[in-house]
This record gives sequence, structure tokens and C-alpha cells, in this order.
Amino acid sequence: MDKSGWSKIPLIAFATVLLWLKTYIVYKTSFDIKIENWKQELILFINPLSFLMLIFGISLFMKKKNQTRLILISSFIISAVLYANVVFYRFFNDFLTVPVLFQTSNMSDLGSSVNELVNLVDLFYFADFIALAAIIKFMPQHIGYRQYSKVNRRTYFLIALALAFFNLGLVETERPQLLTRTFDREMLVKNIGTYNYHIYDIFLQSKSSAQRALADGSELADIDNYIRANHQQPNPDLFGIAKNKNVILISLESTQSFVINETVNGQEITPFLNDFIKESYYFNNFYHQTGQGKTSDSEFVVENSLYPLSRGAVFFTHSGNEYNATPDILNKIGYFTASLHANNKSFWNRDIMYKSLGYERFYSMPDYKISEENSIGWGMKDIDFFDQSVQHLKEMPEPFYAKFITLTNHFPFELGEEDSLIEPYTSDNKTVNNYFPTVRYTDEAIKLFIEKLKDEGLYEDSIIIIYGDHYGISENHNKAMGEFLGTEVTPFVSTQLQRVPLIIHIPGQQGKVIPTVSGQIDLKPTILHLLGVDTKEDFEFGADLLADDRLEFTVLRDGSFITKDYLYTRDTCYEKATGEPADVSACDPYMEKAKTELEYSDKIIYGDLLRFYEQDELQEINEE
Ligand code: GP9
Ligand code: MN
Repeated sequence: MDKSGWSKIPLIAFATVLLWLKTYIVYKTSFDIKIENWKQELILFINPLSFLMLIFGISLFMKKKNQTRLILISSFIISAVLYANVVFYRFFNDFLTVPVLFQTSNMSDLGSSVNELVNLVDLFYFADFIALAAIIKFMPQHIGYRQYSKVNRRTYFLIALALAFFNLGLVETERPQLLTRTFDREMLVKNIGTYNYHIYDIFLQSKSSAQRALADGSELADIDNYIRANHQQPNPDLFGIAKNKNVILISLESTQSFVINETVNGQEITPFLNDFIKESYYFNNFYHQTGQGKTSDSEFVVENSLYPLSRGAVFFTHSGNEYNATPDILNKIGYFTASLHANNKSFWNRDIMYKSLGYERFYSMPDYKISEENSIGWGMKDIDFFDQSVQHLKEMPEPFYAKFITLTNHFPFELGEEDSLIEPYTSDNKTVNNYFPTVRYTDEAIKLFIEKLKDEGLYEDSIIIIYGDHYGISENHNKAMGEFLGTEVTPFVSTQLQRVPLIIHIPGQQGKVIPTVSGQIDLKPTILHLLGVDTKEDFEFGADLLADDRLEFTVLRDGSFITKDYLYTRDTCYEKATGEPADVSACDPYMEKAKTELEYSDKIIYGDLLRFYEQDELQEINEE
């Protein structure tokens, strides 16, 4: 062994430091990662280190020649992965994912402009690798080699792991539940680093591919029978009543039903919606059915009439599946389909998932003029968002199906003085207090938007559907909510609070309050039937909200369910009239149905079963 080895610099240290610093420089120069404070900067700086230490650490078990080989090869591969992300980012403003690598359409987009995206200066991205090779070749005398002892190795790996946990600890304080909520890819890269992000992505991928691989389509027959048996005939008076009309779908961020027709400090919370309801169908027993995927889950349920997943966001985990979503169906009958949301397009993986849902256009951040003045909290203010969106609407070919996703009424419900139209509530809970002025602000935004639609002559040609995406006030705030509602928030009340507003405005139709127990899952068949599109053959768990004899029943993603007279949650059956526990036998008849629905829907998603779906074939199965 070379005794003086320890006084020289080990190759592993060269490689780690060079690649670490390069990664940080690339973060800062080649990606647009928004940093809000020094802690985030620190996280960004340290996040590549533990991964690099662990990978290069394998060389500690090797002899000199293999050490050099492993370090050089892994340094090259890691640099190549980083560079591939840089090139991808130049075009898509996004990070690579495994499904994206297999998305041939994306790749062909990229392929045609590869010349523009790659240039000689890019050799810089391999500068550390070149330097490393040069050191090995020309300055071997500066490199210290040694055989590492067990203690050395143990200490080394302990340090690497400690660093990884330190990183995760910092992340938890900055962005709680980052991994379980699987946020934006930018958020993942920013927090756990680009390399760990890829490992995580591969993990997600292999998990879902295994489940997918085991499916063969035979599972569809049972599900098909169940769905056919439960299919709801549309209301013949309303079927096709909005044929060829535009569809304007508005997703209201965090808006729950309890704010409708309600006041705070004596002031109306949603004065516009309260009026609008009078000339629309208003569903006051309509529940959200979202899980961890929040807004994206609500989009998923509404567009597919399938349930989201019990963990993770289906927008992330199953964006490569085959679906038969509303935009897809409407494209086929000549509609132009678009989603409008002034946020980063990769948030919730929308840019990828929207393609699977059939959206022809996604108007996201670059389609809006976003400035400090027109932003608050999570991004662009709703009034400005709608204002600028009208221009996009005017340019769309008609009929269109356009979905708008609002943002201002998002936790932590920040609002500038100039936009506060009512006073906050006055409990000792800031979140609950501030919720009301932001809801009021969004109400104003909708009012102005509808006025604009009238000015532009779009109002009479469109059906307008407004729904709340999910709760805004979580169970952490039960005390202050109880104070506001004047009643203790029991599990029964808490489940009832999962109601979100649903308003369907059809030109020429009188207003009506429809109390049918229903959920976001019912929107797809309802919309399609209004447009005169048959859904008999579709795989949907929802039922037309306007059908005469619909079953009053809805299942929430946590397994709770609600019927006309009963509500089941956390192993207890409640009588709705009193809110008191009832005998569990009252809920029994629906227990199995609730479970079956969720299970069947999960099966479809995990097995990607709709890829086996061919209408004619299933018809044959049924006829046999
Ligand atoms: C972000 C917006 C909010 O684009 O949809 O997401 P959420 O946190 O409500 O799921
Ligand atoms: Mn939301």
C-alpha cells in the first residue's frame, strides 16, 4: 500500500467534489428553480452530495484499478443523465421521467430540433469528467490510492446517510409531505436533488408497471357487468339540450359548500354565486371525492368518472394509462378542448396527463402575463387570470370545452389589502379567518368573468359548470370551524363539510336547487348527456345528476359514503336527520357497493385496463 497515499487526495474526493459543484452550477444556470429563502438555497446546494457519496462509495470496496474504472464510468453516466435533463429542459421546461422517455411523441418533437438544442459549448457539462480523466492520466502523483478498512468504510457511509437524513429533515420543515403528496417535479428536484429524484421516479414506475404487467383484460368483464347494471338512463327532456354549445368548466380552488348563502361578520361570502344559483341548477349535496392528489384528483374524477387513488396522485402515477376522458370524447365530435391554469405546467404532471386525457391545448404560465402586481400566494390572481383568459377563449374554435382552474383561494389564503372585499373571521385561527376574504375574492372574479362572457357574446352559447375542487379547511381547524358553524365538528359534520358547490348553468333553463346526493364522479355522464352524447358503453362509476330516478349515493375516497338518509364514516353509521349514530345495519345495504366501486376503479387504473377496452368486443361479451 502506498503509505503516503493518505496525504494525497483520493480520487473519490476529486470526483465527488467536482460533480457536486458542477451539479449545483447546472441547477443555477440551466434550470429555472425558484428559491425563496436561504434554507431552500442550502437544500439545493447539499442535495446532490449524499447520492454522489453513496454511488462513488461503492469504489471503497474495490482494488485500485477498479476504483478508477468505477469512478470514471459513474461520473460519466451521472453527467450524461444531468445533461439529458438540461437538453430536455431547454425544450420542455421540465425534468425527465421514465414515462417521458417512452413517450415517443414527445421524443419526436425533441428529435426534430435536436440540432438547435445541442451545441459544442455543451462540452462544459462534461468539464468535471474531462478534468477527472486528465488528472488520472497526467497527474497520477496527486492521487492517493488506498485499500479502505472496514472502519473507514463504515464511517464514510454513516456520513453519507447522515447527510441524506439532514437533507430530508430540512425538506420536511420546508415542504412537509413532499414524497407522499408527490408534488411538482421542480419541487422534487429542488428538494431531494436531481439524482434522487430519478431514483424515486424509477421506483414509482416499477411499482406501477408490475401491477400493469399482471393484468390481462379478463378483469374487465366483471367490472363491465357491474357498470352496465348500474347505468343511469339520461333524462329524456334534457338529453342533448346543450348540443353543440360551448362548455365552460370552472374549478373553484378549495371552495366548500358551507360558504354558499352564508355570511361572515354580517357580510355575504359569495354574493355573486348566491345570485347565479338562482338562474342555474344548484346541487347542494354534492361531494368532492379527492385524495392526496387534491386539485389534480378532482380533475381526474370529473373528467373520467373514475375514482382517484387512495395514495399518491393518479396524475403522477398513471399518466401513461389509456383513458376515455371527456376531452377525448368531445374531440371526436368536433369540440376544441383546452385547460387554462396560470401555473407551472408540470405542476401535478398536468402537461403529461392532459395529453392522456385528450386535451388539445393547455394554457399555462407562458400564456399569461404574470407580474408581481397581479400575483399573490400561489401565483396569478383569479381576476387577472380570467381577464387574460377571455382573450384565449375568443381565439378558440367553437364549440369548445374549456376548463378554468382558479388559484387565489388556496391555503394559506393570502390576499392583499386592495383585494379584500370583506373582513376576515375573528377566531384565534388565522387559516379559518383568512379563508373567507379569499373565497369572496374568487366570487368577485367569477362575477367579472361572466360579465365579460356576456360582453363577448359567449354567454348564451355556453353551458357553465362551476364546482369546488376539494376542502379548503382541513380537520386541523375543527375548533375554529365549530365556532363558525355553531356546532361541534364531529366525524359526521366533518364528512358533511366535504360537500362542495356544483352549479350548472344552461341558457334558457330555470334555476332549481337539486338536493340529490352526488359526487364529482357524476359530472362526466351529466355533461355528456347534456351535449347529447351517449355513455352507455363507457366505463364510468358516476350517474347522470339530472336523471329522474337516480340512486342517491356517493362514495368518498376514504371509503366514507353518503345515501339519502344515512352517512357512513370511520366505522360508524349516522342518521343524517339528527347527525347521531344509528344502528350499523342501516348502512349495511350500501357497504358492499361502496367497497366494490372503489376496488373496481382501482383495478382499472392499476391494471391500465382501459387499454383492453374495445366497445364492440365488450358488447359481444354482454350479448353472449
Ligand atoms: C396548483 C393548484 C393547487 O396548480 O391546482 O393545487 P392543490 O394544492 O390544491 O392540489
Ligand atoms: Mn386545489
